[in-house]
Amino acid sequence: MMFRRVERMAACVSDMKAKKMSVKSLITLVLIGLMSIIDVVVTESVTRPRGVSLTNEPFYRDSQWFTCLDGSRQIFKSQVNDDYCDCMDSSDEPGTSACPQGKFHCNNRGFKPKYIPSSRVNDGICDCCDASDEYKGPGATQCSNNCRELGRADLERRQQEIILMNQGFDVRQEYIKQGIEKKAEREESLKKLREEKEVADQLKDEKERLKQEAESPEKEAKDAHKAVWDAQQAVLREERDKQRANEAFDELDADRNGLITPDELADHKEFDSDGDGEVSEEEAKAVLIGIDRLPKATFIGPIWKNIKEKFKSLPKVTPEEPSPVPSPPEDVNEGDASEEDLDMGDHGDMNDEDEEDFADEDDEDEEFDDDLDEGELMEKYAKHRADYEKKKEVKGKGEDGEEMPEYDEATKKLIEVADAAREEFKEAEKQVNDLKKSIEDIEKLMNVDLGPQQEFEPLQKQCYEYTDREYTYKLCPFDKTSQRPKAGGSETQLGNWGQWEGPDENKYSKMKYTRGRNCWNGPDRSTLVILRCGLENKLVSASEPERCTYEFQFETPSLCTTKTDVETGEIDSHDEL
Ligand code: MAN
Repeated sequence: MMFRRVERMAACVSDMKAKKMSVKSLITLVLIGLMSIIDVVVTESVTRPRGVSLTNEPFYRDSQWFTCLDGSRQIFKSQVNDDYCDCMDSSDEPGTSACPQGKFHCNNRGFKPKYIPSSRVNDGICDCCDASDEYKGPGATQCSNNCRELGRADLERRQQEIILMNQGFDVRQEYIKQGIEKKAEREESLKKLREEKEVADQLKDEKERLKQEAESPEKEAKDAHKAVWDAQQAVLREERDKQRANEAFDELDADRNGLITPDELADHKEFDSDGDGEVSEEEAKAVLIGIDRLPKATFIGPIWKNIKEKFKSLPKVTPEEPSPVPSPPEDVNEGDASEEDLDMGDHGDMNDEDEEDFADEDDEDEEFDDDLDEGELMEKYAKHRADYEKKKEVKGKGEDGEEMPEYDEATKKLIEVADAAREEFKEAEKQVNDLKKSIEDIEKLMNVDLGPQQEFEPLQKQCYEYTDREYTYKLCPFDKTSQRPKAGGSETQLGNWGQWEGPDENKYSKMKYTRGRNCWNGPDRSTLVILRCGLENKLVSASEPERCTYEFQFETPSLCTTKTDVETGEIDSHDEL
């Protein structure tokens, strides 16, 4: 009866294995089992054919007959273990090597029972710790029963493991404490930051209002100043236009008689509207609105207005001298910079001199740094653009290249006040943005599932490495995984934190990192991290079971959920995950 207890326990252990129960539970049961086995072995014994397990013993009990375990045949009991294979399933020869597929059961009292292929029976090699597989031949004298010693060593090893796991359990309790504290701390900071942001938002609104208030009179004064300047420029433009009209008339009036006739337009191919290479009389007359002899006063009025866009001065050719290169039309650089022109790399309508000025300034200025985040970049861009606008305003040239005159003192004062208001608004805006970023950073950290009791919190913001023959692998929990060649070279991202990936009953036993660097001709790299209880946080292995799909093994006290009594093997406490 007691042996049945032992067998039941063994069956229970293998059942547990099949169900892949936690190592700790398994160890605990095995310990209890071992203790019972030792206890039972000294008090009971049972006779059964050699090589038969306790579980199968009933099938060999009949004193006359034996039915092959697959039911295919019945033989005399004396044929069992007679060194001749009778059953197809090899079940009649559990204790000899006669059947090719036979299985020999080592009882191994004091240690773990096990099956070995019956071909190993009496082969001179000790396979069972109780020496039961070597009962004939040279092995029979060489093999001795060392199951007790093995059992003791195994027990000690398992006890040692339990001690480590128990220590891990204590560390886990510490982690839980830290995690809960950290969570509370973060909640508190978040609350404070949100309150601060509310105040900062109000201040920003107020500063924006003040800025608008200061900018309105500033704009009015600047617009008025510009309007005067524009009016002056308009007069200048008109004068210059008149002057060009006069010059054009003089050029067209080839015989200098104060009148332009159609034939005088013949050299001006720009009036060849049908493009046949000739300025016909009709074409010339159309230019002169049908007037055969056009006086200057009429030309300067409506005619010039019609033709000035077309009119081109004829190059002055002298036989000795080469023709001069015609100068570009004066108004080539005219006009305001369009929005598109106001690009960071292109200073719009600035001439070379302006460009140089800006280049000098850029040298003094900070570079646009790749590391800047979006907010900082926008800020830099805004500053750059504001500087450019200012410069452009000052550089704005008039008709004759003259710069717009300085603002009067009152306008300058208004600009000063508006500048100060802008500066204060910018400062308030920066404060809001900084607070916003701090809030987002904390929220991001808090959105990560650090376990039901925050027990994984101490792993956040840490990185762990493991080096094999070729690469150093890195795990930064809740952030990313990577790989760096030992021989040198850049780091390859193997995945970004995705989610917990364990089965429902053990969700926190696996982590998934996805969307790593794309694999050439393949998927994005990804990593599965398998976690188990260990006294320290340690990346213990890394492999690539499929191309660009990685698997890490990681030990952590965060997963030491059970505390076991080393002596009794009983579970003292157990944290559910
Ligand atoms: C690199 C490494 C390897 C991976 C290959 C795929 O060499 O990331 O782990 O298998 O790329 O091309």
